[in-house]
Amino acid sequence: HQRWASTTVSSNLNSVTEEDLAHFSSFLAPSSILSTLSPSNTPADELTPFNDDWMGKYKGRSTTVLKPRTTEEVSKIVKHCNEKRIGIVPQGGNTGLVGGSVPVRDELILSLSNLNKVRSFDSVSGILVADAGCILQSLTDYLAPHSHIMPIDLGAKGSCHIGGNVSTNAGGLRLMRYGSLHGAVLGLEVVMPDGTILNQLSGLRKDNTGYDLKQLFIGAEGTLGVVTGISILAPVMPAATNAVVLALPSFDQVIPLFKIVKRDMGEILSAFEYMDRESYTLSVKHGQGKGLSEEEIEGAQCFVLIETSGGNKEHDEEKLSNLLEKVMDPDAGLVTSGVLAQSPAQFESLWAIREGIPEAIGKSGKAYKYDVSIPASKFKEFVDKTKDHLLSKGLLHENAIKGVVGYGHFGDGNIHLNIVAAAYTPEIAAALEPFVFELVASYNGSVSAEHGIGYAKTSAMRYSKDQTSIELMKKIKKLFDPNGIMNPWKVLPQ
Ligand code: FAD
Ligand code: 2HG
Ligand code: ZN
Repeated sequence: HQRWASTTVSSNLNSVTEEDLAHFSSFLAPSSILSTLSPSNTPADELTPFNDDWMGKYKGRSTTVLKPRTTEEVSKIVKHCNEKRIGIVPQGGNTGLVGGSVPVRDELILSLSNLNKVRSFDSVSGILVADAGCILQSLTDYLAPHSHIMPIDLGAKGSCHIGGNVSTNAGGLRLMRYGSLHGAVLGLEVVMPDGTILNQLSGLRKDNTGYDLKQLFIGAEGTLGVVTGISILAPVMPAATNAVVLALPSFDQVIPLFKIVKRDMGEILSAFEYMDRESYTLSVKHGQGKGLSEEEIEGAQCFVLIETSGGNKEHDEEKLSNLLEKVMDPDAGLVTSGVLAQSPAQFESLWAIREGIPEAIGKSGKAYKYDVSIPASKFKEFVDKTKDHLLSKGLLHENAIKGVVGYGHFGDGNIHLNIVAAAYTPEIAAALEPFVFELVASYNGSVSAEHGIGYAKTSAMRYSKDQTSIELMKKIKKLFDPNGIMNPWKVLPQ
């Protein structure tokens, strides 16, 4: 495990003291405070789920987790921390994949999990206003009886918060259809680093009155303030959805297939996800979902999951079956086999193969994750070049690197390269970086497509942003958070 004690970071920030705890106790319910300090004396292992990240790669050493129940309580906590120069890590579901959601040292963890109420929903406009700590799946469940859906969906939906999604500007599985959160989020309520509450919870589709400040907090990863409320546009639930998984003889067929699917499916196409053979096999092996039979996948080099969401069941099914007839034609040479969901359960099961890949990787070893934007035509080359490089370093064997896999949001030009290792080691890290970042830069890509920068990628930001942009970001940070208390050592290069 990476130990923060060995990092060289230094700052003027202070640790939480018993006096601070006494102050927090004056306005928070006892159940909102977890602290190893006296008088709380919470056992340290109760703080572990807040200090350790999802990958088991980043470990903080915070003594104190606060779980406020109102925006006003958040404001009081932040105001005190600003006065006492105590670092704060805002935390949602702690499913972030770049080490941004846990402390670097012993910063206070501000968990939004008790701020979890839907504030309002307007079924005419489709505008949902919710607390930041609402779990994504619970919002989807809330909207279902109103025949609406969330504009975002991702594998971590059962744990991640909408506030975390907004703060990472998460992309996910529906971005191709519903666009990014920069478009779907209509307004935010934010507690600024001095404790001031910024109320921009607009319920308006259109509002061109000055600078669009909310955009700065979308993807700020908790470095500019604490998001406490979100106003978001929920799309109408599609009347019919379908999913199909296709096995392809080689990567060369993905682009021609994608072009046909985009043209023939038109407005009903809602996802086009890519899985290389290794990632598909790993997911099925770990029981994430049921796909094609062993026989059917023989000779397949990669897989795609296509989802349609439309307004007319018969019309959509007809479109999809015409498509399948066309692409499955042996003369076309595009697809070796495929499976079309025949029931809601099978629909879920096909999606589980794709969504379950990160979990399957987690069960197989320690993952080095690279979430990059590159031209979709380069997906395989990117993975192969990394594999070759690791092979040349003598690291491709069971005791070091067990697998190199690529999968992701093909329709968005976003691939997830995962290197599955037996353990996190400096040798593997040195072989991967800056190699992977330079490769991404050679494609004019982005070193973070959707997971953010967090703690893991701060030094890599320069591969995708010029110095002028980085300097401007630093000025914005200084303006919003002059004392540097908000999620210190994250996002901006030191
Ligand atoms: P956390 O992990 O708790 O926090 C993430 C960052 O946001 C941290 O920097 C934190 O300080 C900050 N933050 C959290 N809440 C707030 C707040 N209220 N105010 C200010 N700052 C805050 N990401 C994608 O983009 N697409 C995917 O498809 C995707 N799939 C995933 C699948 C799995 C299985 C997992 C584990 C992760 C996946 N992710 C994906 C990563 C993604 O970043 C998160 O799942 C999600 O957006 C983070 O939400 P969270 O509530 O867990 O935030
Ligand atoms: C996904 O698309 C997520 O499954 C996670 O963004 C990707 O773990 C990863 O690398
Ligand atoms: Zn993703």
